[in-house]
Amino acid sequence: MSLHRQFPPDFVWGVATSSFQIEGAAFEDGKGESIWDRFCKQPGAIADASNGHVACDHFHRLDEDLDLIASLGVNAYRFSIAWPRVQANGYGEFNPKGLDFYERLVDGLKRRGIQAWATLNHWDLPQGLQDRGGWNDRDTVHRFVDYARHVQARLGDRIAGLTTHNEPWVVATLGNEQGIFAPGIKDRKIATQVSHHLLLSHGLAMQALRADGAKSQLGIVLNLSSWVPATAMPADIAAARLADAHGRRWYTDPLFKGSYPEDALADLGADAPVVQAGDMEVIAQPMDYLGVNYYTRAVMSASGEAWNAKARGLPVSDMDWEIYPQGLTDLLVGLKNDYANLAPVYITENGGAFPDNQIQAGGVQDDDRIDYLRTHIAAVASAMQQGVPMAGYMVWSLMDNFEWASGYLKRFGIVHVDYDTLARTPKASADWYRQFLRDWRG
Ligand code: PNW
Repeated sequence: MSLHRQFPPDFVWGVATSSFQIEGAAFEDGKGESIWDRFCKQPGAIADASNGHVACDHFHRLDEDLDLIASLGVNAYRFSIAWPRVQANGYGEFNPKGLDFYERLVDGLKRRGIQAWATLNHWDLPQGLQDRGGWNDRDTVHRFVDYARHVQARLGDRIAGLTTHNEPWVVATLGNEQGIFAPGIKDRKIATQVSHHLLLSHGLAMQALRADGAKSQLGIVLNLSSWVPATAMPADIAAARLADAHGRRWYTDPLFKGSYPEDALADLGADAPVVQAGDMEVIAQPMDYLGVNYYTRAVMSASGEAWNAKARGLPVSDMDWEIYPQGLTDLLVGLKNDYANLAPVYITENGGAFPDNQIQAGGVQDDDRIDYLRTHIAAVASAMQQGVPMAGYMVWSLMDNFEWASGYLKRFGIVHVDYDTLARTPKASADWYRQFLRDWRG
C-alpha cells in the first residue's frame, strides 16, 4: 500500500519551529533578555559566533511565513512562545505587547485552517529568572505556572495543542551538566534538580491549566532515541540499558509511572534530585498526548560512549547523526510495550540537517532530506501498524534557522533561508511534502 494511504484522515501533519531560532526582534516591544541571548555572548559558545538578534526575522515577516506554511498543505504548525516576550524577567508584570504577536500568529493560522501547536518553553528562559537560580530554584516552577496560565487566558481558546516543555533532557543535560547549551552550567547535581523542576512545573501547569478550563490538548515533548548495545556482550547491554535509563526512562517513568527509574537513581547516587512529598503524583497525572522528537539512534558500548557513526561509514546527516529510521519504529514500539497507559503520540520533530551544496538555478534539490523524511514517515506507519497510538507527525523544520550551538551553519529547513536577503525558497523536500499531503488528502 502506498505510504500516504497508511495514515487516517484525522492524522495531524505539520511543520515545526521555535521562537529563539526564527523570530529575531530580540529586544523589540519590551522583550526581555533570555538565557540564550546571554549565552550567545559567551566566547566560543556558538560555532559561528552568531546570535538570535535577527535570525529569520520571522517576527517582522509573519504574514509571509503564514502564507508559506499554508502553501505546504499542512494542517498544523508547531511553534513556541518566548517567555521573555510575554514577561520580560519571568516574574512581575506581564507585557501585553508580547502576546499581541502570538495572537496575530494563532489568528492567522485559524484563518488558514491550520491547527496551532504552541510550546511554552523551548529553552529561552528569561535571564531574570536565571539570575535567581533558573530551573535549579524551585520558585521558577511557580513562575512557569503563572506564565502558562497567563498565556492560556489570552490564547487558549485558539490553541489545539499546548506543550509545557520542549526536551527537558536537553535543558538539564546539555544546558546544566555539559554546559554546551544555555545557561552553560557544568554540574550534574544541578542538572538533575533542573530535570525534576521541569517535570514538576509540567505537572503543576497541567493541573492549573485544567482547573482554569483548558480547551487545548495538554502534553510535553521529549527528545528520545533508541539506545542499543554495540554487541551482545553483557557490558554493552548494561551500557545501553543505563543510557536508556538516563535519556528516556528518567522522563517517561515519572510521567507514566510516577517514579524515577531505580537504575538511574543508583547511578546518580548523591547527585539524585531533592524530591518533595507529593511531587511524583503531580508529575504523573494523565496527559492528552506525548510529543516525541526523534533524530537518530545511539549505539552504546561498555565505555559508555555512543558509536561514532560517521567513522564507521554509516549514513549520517550534517550533524554527524546516524540516519536510522528503524530506530524510530523501535523507540515507538518500546514506549507502547513499557507503558500500558501511553498517551496518543505525536512526532513533534523529525528531520535532518544537510549541507547546502545542492543549490541550483531552480532552488535546492535536497534529495537526501526527501529520503530522510520518506523513510521516517514509513517508520511511523510501521509503528502504527504494530499498535502504537500515533496521532501526528511534524517536520523539523519549516525553514533553515539558528541551530543553537551550531549557529546558522546547520540547515534543517524544508524551506531555504538566504541569511543576506532573508528570502525564503522552498526546497525540493517542501515540494515533496506538499505532494505527499495532497496524495494523503486524496
Ligand atoms: C532539538 N542532542 O534539539 C530541538 O528541539 C530543536 O530546537 C533543534 O533545532 C533540533 O532538535 C535539531 O537539533 C536537540 O544533542 C539538540 O541530543 C541536541 C540534541 C537533541 C535535540
